[in-house]
Amino acid sequence: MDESLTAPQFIGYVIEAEQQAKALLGSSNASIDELRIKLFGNKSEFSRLTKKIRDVIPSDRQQAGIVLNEVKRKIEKQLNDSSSVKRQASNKEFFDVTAPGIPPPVGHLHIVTQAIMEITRIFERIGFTRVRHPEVDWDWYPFESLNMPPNHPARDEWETFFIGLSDKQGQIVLTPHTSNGQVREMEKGKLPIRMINIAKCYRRQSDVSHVPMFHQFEGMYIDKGVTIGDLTGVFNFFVKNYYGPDRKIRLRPFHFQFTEPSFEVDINCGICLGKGCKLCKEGWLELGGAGMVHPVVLKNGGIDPDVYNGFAFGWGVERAYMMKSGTKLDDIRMLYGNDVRFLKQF
Ligand code: FA5
Repeated sequence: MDESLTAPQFIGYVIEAEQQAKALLGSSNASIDELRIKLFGNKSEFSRLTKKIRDVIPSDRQQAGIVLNEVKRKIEKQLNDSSSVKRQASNKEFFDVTAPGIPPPVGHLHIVTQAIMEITRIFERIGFTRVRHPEVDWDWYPFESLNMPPNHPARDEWETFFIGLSDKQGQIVLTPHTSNGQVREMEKGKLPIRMINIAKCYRRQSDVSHVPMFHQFEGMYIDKGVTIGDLTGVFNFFVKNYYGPDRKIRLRPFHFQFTEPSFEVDINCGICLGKGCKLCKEGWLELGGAGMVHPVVLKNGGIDPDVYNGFAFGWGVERAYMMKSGTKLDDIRMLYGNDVRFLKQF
């Protein structure tokens, strides 16, 4: 025993040991048990200092002992804290293969696709067959064949995208309505016709009730002796089946170049039920146009208008769906906003 160390000298050793211990805790990848041995084991610096306390002069020994114990306690606490952090981290990595899996979110068909399927099913029940006609077509089918020669002012209604291509059959357009399918269907040469043509349409329009790309469903019935009574019968069947017994339609006289007489078909608004709201303004929403097929159109399709006649109608799928969806959908653009939070409600 030397008994020559003063408390400050001893405390200097303790501070050095503390710094080494902290460095070890901060940098080492060793396990907690290995660290505990390195810090407090028989050969550790703290163990050496505990023995060395005898070399401190007796009057300073108590103070030296207090400082040494305090530092040891501090380091031990840090060791325990880092041990629990490590334990948590290693828990995170633990993968329990027996735990039940997390099912991936299940999507559903887009609501417009669902609407198309439902509309098709309703018309199929009364003998209409779903057909498809081109969505990019020669000007002849959506315009000229429908009694709208080049430069006819009626064409303005259809705010058409001309894609700047043409060939010997004429200019090519993105079809602004499914009525291009009328003459195309007649050209198949099979009578009677009961078609429901559902396809994309394009117009330069965008607001709360218009989108530049939308869908129409175009019905056409050609046979002998078809009357406006048949037309209203089919519309009533559709409206009662698609919207429910309480929804109403009304026919307004209108003008289309390709039907005579022509009508606009309105349905009472499903959001305000006829009171007037942001979408409908006055309680009624236009579902689309309709009328008895014009004799010129029948001729263009190779059908003798003295023998056959019929009716046609073209309505918007999105609008038809909005009329049914209650308060959830009051801006048509939401349908194509690709916001899954919105779409998944349906
Ligand atoms: C027509 O397109 C005629 N082809 C309908 C027709 C067919 C009349 C057969 C007679 C015989 P209209 O331009 O009104 O008509 O459009 C019909 C419906 O398509 C509209 O009532 C609306 O429901 C829908 N529609 C039209 N433009 C848009 C648009 N930009 N966005 C969403 N829906 C639209």
